[in-house]
Amino acid sequence: MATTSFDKKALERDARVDGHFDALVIGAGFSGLYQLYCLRDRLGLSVKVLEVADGVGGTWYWNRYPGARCDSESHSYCYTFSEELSREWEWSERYPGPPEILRYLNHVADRFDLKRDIQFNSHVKSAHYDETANLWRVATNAGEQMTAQFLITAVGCLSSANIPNIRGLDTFEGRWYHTGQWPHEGVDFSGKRVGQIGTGSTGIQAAPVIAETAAHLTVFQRTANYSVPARNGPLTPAFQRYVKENTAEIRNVTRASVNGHPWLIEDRSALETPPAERQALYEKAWEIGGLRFRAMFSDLLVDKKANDTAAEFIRNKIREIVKDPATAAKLADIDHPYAAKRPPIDTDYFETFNRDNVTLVDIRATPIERITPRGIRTSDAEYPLDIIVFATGFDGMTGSLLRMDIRGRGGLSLAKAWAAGPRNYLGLQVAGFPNLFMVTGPGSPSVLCNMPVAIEQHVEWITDCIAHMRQHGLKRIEPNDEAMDSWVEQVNAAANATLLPDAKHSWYLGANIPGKPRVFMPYAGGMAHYRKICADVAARDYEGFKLST
Ligand code: NA7
Repeated sequence: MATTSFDKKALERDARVDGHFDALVIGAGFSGLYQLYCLRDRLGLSVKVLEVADGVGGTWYWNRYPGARCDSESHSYCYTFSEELSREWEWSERYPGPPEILRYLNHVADRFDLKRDIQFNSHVKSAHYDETANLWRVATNAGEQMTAQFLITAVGCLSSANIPNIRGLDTFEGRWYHTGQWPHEGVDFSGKRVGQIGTGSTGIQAAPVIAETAAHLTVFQRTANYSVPARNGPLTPAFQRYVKENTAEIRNVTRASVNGHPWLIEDRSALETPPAERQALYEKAWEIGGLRFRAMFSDLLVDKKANDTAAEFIRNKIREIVKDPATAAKLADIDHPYAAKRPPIDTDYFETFNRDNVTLVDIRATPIERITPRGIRTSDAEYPLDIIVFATGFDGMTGSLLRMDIRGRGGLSLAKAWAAGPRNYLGLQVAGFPNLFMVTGPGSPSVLCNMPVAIEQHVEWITDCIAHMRQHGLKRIEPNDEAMDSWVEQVNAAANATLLPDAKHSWYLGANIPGKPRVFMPYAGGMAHYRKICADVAARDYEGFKLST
């Protein structure tokens, strides 16, 4: 095992340090757990994970709202690094919900004895780079100070709840909740008048379940959204057997695919397929359900006319399902191409609007003016409510990073370095912030990919990089400015080659957060392509990075 490379004298000068580690990892979700395993058990480093929650799980620890489910299919929403783990774990449903994913992550944490190196209930307040000592000095809200040569943020892309600043919320006499901070004991909606703001992936999952028990549910829709039936259900023993017998094959497909899913996009153009055949293929995809719908044709995300065929198919489905024509018209009045925003998948979302106890309010036409003690007032009515559910999303990709006070060389804050948007190299590192790595940061495929696939690639790349540094006696790594500029250009070019930027209000662009720079954040060039770019950079002696002793 290599020795720890840090300036012991600098540490001794600082009596306030509560612990020194080779690496500190922030977050104990999918990323942090695997990063801990790789650095500790593969490289033999001393590692501590700091986690704000009192358990593992990240996103799934917090998002326990009604109807919450993963929209990746369970057999690919898992780690692949351990064959034994893959063999012994069995998913029960096509899309797992938080309880099953939390059971899985706890199983992983226990199986690999990870919890002994995770400090729960620890909120990282700041992380400052000490150039003299070549150390990161990390402080928690509890006043602890820790140091490490390497700092790895594994904070997730969707972890900072966006609670809109709507006038009067503090006067509301009922209860309100954000879906991403859901009470673990659950919320009893029975007999209650519930207002739900937001119709993204989360709102579309939550509304049908809330409507089952609420006295009345009012859905406040700002932007109408596409959705395709998820077709969730228990996995058959035959499918479970197939998964066990084909683990390697499934993993290879997820790695070869654009979005990290266990299927490849069909090599078939929607525009070149005759209309009747295209309609039949869409019908088939609708029956199969889930994100596979998007994979039916190769040109849906690159050609607006091709996309229009999918968009119109879904709009027609909405009009067929929803009985009240005025409600159907509001739901089908969608202003962006299909899948240019994250495409939701649902269980009975549109059907929910046929219930007597559900109302849709179009807040584009009649905006919310304020929250009153009794409920929500729009420009033309007041809706009395007992509970408000904010399904209003997150300060995505950069929110959780910028909420910590991260400062690099010369005290430069990450917030300042990213004032015009998240400039970095490969989504992994930022110049001026040596030895700081981000798992699935902005500029990486992350949220455009099945997350565990993106996470494993990032964690393994970071691990190999740190191993390389230790083998060669290198103490610092950071990208050079030209590499960052070139990567930012590549991220923009990849997005502009698709229809993704056409959704002007998407959180991919930061458009959901007032004042946030409008920059397309995830890398849209495909996970498989990105994997190759990262591997080539490493093979060319970490081209674009500065490594020093
Ligand atoms: P999203 O996709 O950001 O959706 C948030 C929803 O909340 C969306 O309908 C927004 O409307 C709406 N919203 C946000 N702010 C407001 C305000 N101020 N007033 C009214 N409506 C508002 O978040 P989700 O949690 O659904 O999904 C996040 C990701 O989790 C998803 O992409 C998957 O990757 C998993 P808008 O569209 O901005 O008009």
